[in-house]
Amino acid sequence: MTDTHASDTNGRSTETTAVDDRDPLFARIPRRDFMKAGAAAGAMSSLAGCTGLLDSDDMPAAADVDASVPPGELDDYYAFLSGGHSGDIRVYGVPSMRQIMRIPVFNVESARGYGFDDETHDMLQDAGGYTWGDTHHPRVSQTDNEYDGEWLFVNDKANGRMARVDLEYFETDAIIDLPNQQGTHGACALMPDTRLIFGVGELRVPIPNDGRDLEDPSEYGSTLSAMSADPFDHEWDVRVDCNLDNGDSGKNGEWFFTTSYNSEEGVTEAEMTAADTDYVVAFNIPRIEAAVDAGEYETINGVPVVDGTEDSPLNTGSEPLVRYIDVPTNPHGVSVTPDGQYAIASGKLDPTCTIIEIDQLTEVDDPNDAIVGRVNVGNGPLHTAYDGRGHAYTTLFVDSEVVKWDIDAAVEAEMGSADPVIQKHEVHYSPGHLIAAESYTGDPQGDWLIVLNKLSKDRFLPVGPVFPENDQLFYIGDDDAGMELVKDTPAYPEPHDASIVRADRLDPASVYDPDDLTLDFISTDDEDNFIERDGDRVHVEMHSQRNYFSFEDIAVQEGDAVTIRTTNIEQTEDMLHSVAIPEYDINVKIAPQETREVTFTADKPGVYWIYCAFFCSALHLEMRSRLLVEPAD
Ligand code: K7E
Ligand code: CUA
Ligand code: CA
Repeated sequence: MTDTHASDTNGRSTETTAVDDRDPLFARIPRRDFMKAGAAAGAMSSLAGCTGLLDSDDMPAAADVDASVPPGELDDYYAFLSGGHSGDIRVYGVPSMRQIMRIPVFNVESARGYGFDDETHDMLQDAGGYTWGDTHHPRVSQTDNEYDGEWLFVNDKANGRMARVDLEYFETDAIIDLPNQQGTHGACALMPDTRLIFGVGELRVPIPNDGRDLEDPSEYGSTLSAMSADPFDHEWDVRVDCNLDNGDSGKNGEWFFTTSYNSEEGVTEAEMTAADTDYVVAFNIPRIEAAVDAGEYETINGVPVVDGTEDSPLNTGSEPLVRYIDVPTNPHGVSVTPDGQYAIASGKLDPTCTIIEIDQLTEVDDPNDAIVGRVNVGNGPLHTAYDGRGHAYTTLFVDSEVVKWDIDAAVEAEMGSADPVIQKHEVHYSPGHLIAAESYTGDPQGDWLIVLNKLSKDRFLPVGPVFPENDQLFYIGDDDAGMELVKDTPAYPEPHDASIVRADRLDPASVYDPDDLTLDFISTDDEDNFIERDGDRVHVEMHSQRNYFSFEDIAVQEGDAVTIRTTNIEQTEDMLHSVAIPEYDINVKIAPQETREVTFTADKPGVYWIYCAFFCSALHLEMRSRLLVEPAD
């Protein structure tokens, strides 16, 4: 195993590198945590490149897995991968791992006209006007703990926002700027029915963050923010003192779980890793809603904020709103098993995953009594996914492995035992999330698993100092054969989490339904097509189809405020046009039956050829109009 990691900074050397030189995180893992978990022997042997009987080499040969999707055939699944600091969502087919589409969310994207037409431009402006976002956790809506294919929700870690993507049109249709939250990290809906959407605040700040308490971190806090799905509205926040990291929902609408790696309320790395334990924070949603209904909140930035801190009077009675469960220092991922029985938190700086029995949380006085298992999986466990057959799969960032283990066996085993581990398989390299098909639902499909690796090193042709990430597809459908690595997929920086959804659960539109759009459809009738002037405002209504725009010329005066509204009147699917205006920085896409408008100031005199940027026919190049901007005197 050591050899597979060996690389110089160019990723091309085969020289052996010791694991603790390679990874600063490893050096940070306190030795005592291995000892505490009774894991020293296991951890050391895996570092030496030997996982003994658990090594994948010792598993029976996997049956030949056919992951090919020949030309003309379609994939079985959609995978929605976050684009990280690219700000978008990537849509892949599984098992081909072909990238089918990208959905811009927090970024401006010219090929889809996103951020160019008035509606999407205004949506981005109203959401803060930032030019980027950092998407991590794309979660698809569910009904009765099954994907319903309606919405996808995703966070913006950069600017404290949540977005909704309409899966009929594969486009972002709403963004909420969360005023009391910085670093919206975890994102997840309340299951079983997507009744609420949660944004999980990672970066502790003063609340409100208006200049107060700059130098007093003990006054900082973070929030869990709840939104309704449709309409997409911010409903309430719960304030906590610690930070919050990843999140996942229970399956029956009662509990929502997050991890916290900064129970210390520190601001430096040393402070944030000082304590032996941090938290899984369990939010009781019906109790929080009852507190909101009873008016037990403070309104901050227009949002009801419920006090969920440890000392809150709302947490002292027999029905606490928020329960703080101690887990080993600096945990990361938390995910709920498909049957809704357990929340499993990955240790990150501790080589274990902690298993919390969810129903116990309403029974026990001490929430730590709800911990029913702790399995030693290896170094740097970050995230856990499920196959629906009682197995968990956990990524090991430090060991560059994915580990398959048995959930029931882990509940029965001694705390800190490695016995429930079934198999370890190397990955390339340093995995973050992993996701199995429909793992976040009540009924995972159990065939495909994607491991999202942060480093690709030597796996692809070199492309300079910015490396792609590496998303690796595994087949996990054969428990006798074990996990089988099927393919490497380079990814533009950088996916974090993903959701894999059976293709038949979605029903995307192939042309727009004009009734779904806010602007009126413009027909070919002459009276529906016009150029109208009102003072220095010029309004153009036109349509497009192969191979023309309604007007050959649009003449305006320098300084005019010009609005051009265009309908693509094509009925034929895949027949897109756009209104591209050179040197005015405009490219508005119009798909069949879509109407969009763009407003700009005609501040540059001259001739500007309005053209269509989609190659739509043999006369595509001739599909043009002139914008004539007459100079002011
Ligand atoms: Cu681990 Cu943002 Cu879910 Cu990245 S997070 S990996
Ligand atoms: Cu329309 Cu090219
Ligand atoms: Ca900590």
